[in-house]
Amino acid sequence: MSPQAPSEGNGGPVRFGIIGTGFMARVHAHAVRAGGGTVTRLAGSSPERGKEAAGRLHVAEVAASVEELVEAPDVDVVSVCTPNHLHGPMAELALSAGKHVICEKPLAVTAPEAAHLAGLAGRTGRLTAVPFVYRYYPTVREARARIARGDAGRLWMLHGSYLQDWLASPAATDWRVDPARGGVSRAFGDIGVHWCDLMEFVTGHRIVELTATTARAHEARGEVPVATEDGACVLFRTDQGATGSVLVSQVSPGRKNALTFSFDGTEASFGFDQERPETLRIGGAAGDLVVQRDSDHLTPAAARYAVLPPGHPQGYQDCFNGFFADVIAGVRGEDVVGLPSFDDGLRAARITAAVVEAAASGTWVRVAT
Ligand code: SOE
Repeated sequence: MSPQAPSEGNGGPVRFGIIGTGFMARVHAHAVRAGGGTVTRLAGSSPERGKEAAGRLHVAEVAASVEELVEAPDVDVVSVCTPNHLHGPMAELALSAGKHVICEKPLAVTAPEAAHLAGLAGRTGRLTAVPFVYRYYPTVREARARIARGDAGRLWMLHGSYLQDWLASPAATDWRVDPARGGVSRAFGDIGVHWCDLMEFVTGHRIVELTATTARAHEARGEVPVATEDGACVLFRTDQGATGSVLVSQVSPGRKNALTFSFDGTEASFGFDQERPETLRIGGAAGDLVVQRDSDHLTPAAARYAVLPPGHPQGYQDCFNGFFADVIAGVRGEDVVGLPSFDDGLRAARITAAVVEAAASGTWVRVAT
């Protein structure tokens, strides 16, 4: 396959081809348009599924195959929204065809495969991104900016959780539960990585070693035995001498998408709740400050992502919209801060591998660098 130069410099909208037909394909399609791009093509696992999704998502052209989509001259950026085991192969096809690539997380189901893709991305020089989209809440950027300027003092205790309940019923299942399609780590690989990405992004700390236990609430789903974890408890240490923990679960009834953190420093603690993302709590010994998402009072790094007036709530889709707007800016050659790349996808794969190893061995494990 010969690399072709995407025509993103032609002055028209940046053109996206989406591979996939599910929840993420829908979120990506909305976000492309909100960011000023256009979706020219879509490919599904079969022509029929592709046609149905193209109609639902208002995409004019259905690609007959993934190969046709990645080679199409009217596609500048390929967005991979398939089940996990196909992420690596699809991202590689798209990079080899000379396209910029957004690949849903996990970048790949093993760390060596993720390393291969990150290496390929570096060699092609194309823009690559993995949607660790919780970085795009203005309040998250505000926490990052204030921590960077020293408001927390010395961060020493970093803790939180990511809890969901969509797998609470023993009858609930989907492809993520199957290790052949979802990967050997399920709860941690699916959502624990978001928490770790956010922690490292906001604090600037890196996890150097960790230990973990994993558990299952249900040994079978329907009649099918389950091999992947419903939850994990991870203890870690960072390169800057902090310690911390994260709890991850997909069987916590009533918790829908409860990603929370508290990053505690000697001067202040920074608290965030993904289900109430319009505020950031800055805890102080003499009282707390609740920072509203109001661009008049945010640092410029955070105000960039505040697109609605305060009091008009922004949410999950807005994070994707901000992420895609930055992808489009990056494709056009602008510098954007904090766009999660394939290197960040590799980082997540290495942390996941360490969690799996630690849970199996019961020891502390160093995270590969
Ligand atoms: C399901 O657990 C899921 O859609 C994850 O796959 C996403 O990464 C997370 O953002 C929301 O929950």
